[in-house]
Amino acid sequence: MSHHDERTFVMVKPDGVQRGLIGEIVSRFEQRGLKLVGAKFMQIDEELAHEHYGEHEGKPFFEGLVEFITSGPVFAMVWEGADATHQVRNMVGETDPAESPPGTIRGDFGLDLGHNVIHASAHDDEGANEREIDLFFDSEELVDWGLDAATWIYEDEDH
Ligand code: IDP
Ligand code: MG
Repeated sequence: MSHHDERTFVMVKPDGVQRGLIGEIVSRFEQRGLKLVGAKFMQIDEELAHEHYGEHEGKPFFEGLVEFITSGPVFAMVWEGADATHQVRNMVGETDPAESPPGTIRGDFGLDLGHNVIHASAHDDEGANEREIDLFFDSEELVDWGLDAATWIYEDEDH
């Protein structure tokens, strides 16, 4: 089952939490067939925000981004499944909700680039998923468990 175990980091941002979208977003990943292996409701501090968004330091929107992501609680998650990072990004949509097609999370729930509801690890940034999981979760916070439905999600998963 090794090719079904890719893990990716996903987070409902403060706007998504305030708008009551945690359940809807969790539902979408569950229904897709991904397996939740970690989750926590938390507040990001300045230091974690700088680390998480380090690649954007120096850009004109950086300070506003840090202010936004630390402005209220977030819901951080780790989801596991085949090609999880890429598949989750497809479900999230484009960075700008205005450019995101209907059916994607940002395309269904957002209108503004600065308030785009959700973060997910970039699949074109090698190792971003593992880095972000490590940044937000201790290894003992991640749960190894068998999703019984996997036998119906994956053709080659044994019954
Ligand atoms: P991503 O979230 O789709 O991976 P990134 O380019 O990594 O997009 O940017 C990280 C976050 O920074 C975005 O999700 C968005 O919240 C914010 N952001 C990116 N570009 C802009 C911008 O031009 N103005 C305001 N916020 C931006
Ligand atoms: Mg990014």
